[in-house]
Amino acid sequence: MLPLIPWPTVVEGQDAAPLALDVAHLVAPDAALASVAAEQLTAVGVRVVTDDDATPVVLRLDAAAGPHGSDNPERYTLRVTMAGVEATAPEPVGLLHAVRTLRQLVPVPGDPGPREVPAVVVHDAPRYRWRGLSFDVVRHWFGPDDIRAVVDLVAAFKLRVLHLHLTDDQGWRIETPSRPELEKASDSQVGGGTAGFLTVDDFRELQEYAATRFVTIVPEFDMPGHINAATQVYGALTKDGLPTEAYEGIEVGFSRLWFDNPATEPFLRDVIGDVAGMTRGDWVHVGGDEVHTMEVEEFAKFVELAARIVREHGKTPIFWQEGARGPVEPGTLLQYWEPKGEEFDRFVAAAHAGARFIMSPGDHAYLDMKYTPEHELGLHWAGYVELRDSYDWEPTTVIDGLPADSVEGVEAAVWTETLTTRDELFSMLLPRLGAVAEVAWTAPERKDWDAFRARTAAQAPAWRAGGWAFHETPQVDWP
Ligand code: TNX
Repeated sequence: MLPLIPWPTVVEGQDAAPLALDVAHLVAPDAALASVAAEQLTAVGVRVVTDDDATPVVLRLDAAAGPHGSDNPERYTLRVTMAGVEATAPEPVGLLHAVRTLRQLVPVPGDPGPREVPAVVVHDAPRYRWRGLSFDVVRHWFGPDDIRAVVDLVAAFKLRVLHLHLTDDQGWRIETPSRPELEKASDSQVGGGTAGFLTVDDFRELQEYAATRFVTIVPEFDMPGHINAATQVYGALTKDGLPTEAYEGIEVGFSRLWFDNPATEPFLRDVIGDVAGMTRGDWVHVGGDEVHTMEVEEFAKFVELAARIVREHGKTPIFWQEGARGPVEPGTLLQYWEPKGEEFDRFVAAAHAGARFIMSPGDHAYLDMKYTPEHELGLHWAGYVELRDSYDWEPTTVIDGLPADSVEGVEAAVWTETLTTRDELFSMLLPRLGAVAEVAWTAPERKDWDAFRARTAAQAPAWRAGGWAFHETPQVDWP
């Protein structure tokens, strides 16, 4: 058993002698990659040196790498022999995937047993290219250090997207240069206490940090509901022209914009323009969820306008699944979250109109759900989500009738109504994020719950060594 999550496409040749990897001479095609690769190896106690006599760990660009016949741009091959390590991939991202696989094979210092890497050949490529986590930094404020820690966590499982939920009823968490007054709504959160926001510089630095790890940050400005932070600052956005009160509760669905209000479109143009302008990635998420007090005709106008503005800025719009109630252009991404059978026909119609789906089913991928009724943290509107629930599901059959090829990928989500510290946050993410990552990466015929349980247990020493809190679910025999 190799302690790999997500499980690779092809694993071969485990009979040869293992490699003792204490000191490595790392060779990489560029300095940025060399530095992240070195960080990965150092974290598991491998000393990285420039001495030619040390064990070679060579990262090399090579189009012939990966599973036989694969043209997946993220594919890679990792070869460990008693003489050293060779990673090949057509793109740098694949080389880093190979290093992350290698890292999981190196025992962490203090682990009982030999400090050896098994001889192995891995040919690997992901099932979906969209593999992500959505992270709510509004309900409780999590700042740049925590966000960087979450980038490290998602990247460890070879995920590519960190979606940041930046605005909601309780607070506004992003500096918005054309609307600087919004900063006034940044110091509130669920239950009170001091909160904060990301400056333009913070956001740029986070994106740079993520990009060197091949993670794209996707910002979400949620509208036309979940908007109380904005209406608290701009009374002109409300029906009666009066600003709303700060909100520290956890109800949803009460706040809204008004399409015919002349203040509305300029506000959307300013905010979406600012957010798009700050974003390196191709996507801007414009929310659209849970607007419980609006007729569908008006809601559809918001979907059309927000999507148009996002596209005018050269980005692709993403909406929560409710976006299917509006006009959908080809290429728009819809994020499925709430199991609602009566909406399935609408989703299927949107797919036929060219929408693509990110699957975040609440009953499997919402990592803010309690593990069990006794679990102290979390909510349970989508049920209790134990590790196996996060593992045993198939993205293409979640929505009846959805064409399988309109699934763009998979995203876990963690909402923070009940989560206040990094340890609380991580104990909801781990071990379940590994399960969702495997759903996103590994072909269904290669998934195996019993093997996954064992591989999860085998990662615990590395999580402990890295200071990553995790929930010791009884579904795993922890070491
Ligand atoms: C639903 S998921 C929401 C969020 C809550 C979450 C709690 C979604 C699009 N909306 O506003 O935080 O449930 O699980």
